[in-house]
Amino acid sequence: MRIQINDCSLQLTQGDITQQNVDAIVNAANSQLAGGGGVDGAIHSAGGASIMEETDRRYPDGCETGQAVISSAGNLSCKYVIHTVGPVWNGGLRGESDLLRSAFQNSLTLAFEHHCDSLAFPAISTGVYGYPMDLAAQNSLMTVAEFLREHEAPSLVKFVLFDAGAYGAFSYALENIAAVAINW
Ligand code: AR6
Repeated sequence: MRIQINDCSLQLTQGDITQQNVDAIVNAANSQLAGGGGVDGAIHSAGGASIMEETDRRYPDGCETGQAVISSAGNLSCKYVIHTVGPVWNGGLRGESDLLRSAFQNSLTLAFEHHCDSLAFPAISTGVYGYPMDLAAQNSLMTVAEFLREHEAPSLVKFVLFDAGAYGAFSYALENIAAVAINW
């Protein structure tokens, strides 16, 4: 599924983020940039040790929740990995929504500054960090849609959803956003 926002595409696909043919992929990291399971584990294992060597050297203090940093991509076919830290879900009243929004905005800004024409996101925070999939879908997609409307870049932003449940939740949210975006 895909919608058009000005000259940009916002697309959903089901699969593995390490296998995408894009300029940059986004990693759902932790604030120590220490690696872990899920997307983070898959990216470091497919990309090789050079990614963490670089983030250790360039970002010794890690990355705060809601912020993002960029590195090269080791053995992956993309040019960059953008590492962002989504919030841990804690019931929804501890700023989770703003922090998730800011993780997406800061990742998009780094991609924009590095002239990435295409970018792939996972469903940040919806695994180990426990953010409810439906709420994450709505918030994440709306944040990206607003950025594309404002900046008219990157030309392609893909969400790579790992399973059918995530794909279904994001499809439903994207249909609602398409209805709003038609008036932009
Ligand atoms: N490609 C795309 N999506 C994936 C992949 C993949 N290869 N693998 C898992 N997902 P998570 P978080 C989905 O836990 O919730 C790590 O240990 C997964 O089904 O990777 O932000 C970090 O080091 C889920 O929907 O990230 C942090 O400590 C989504 O990606 C912590 O987990 C995000 O799940 C971050 O937790």
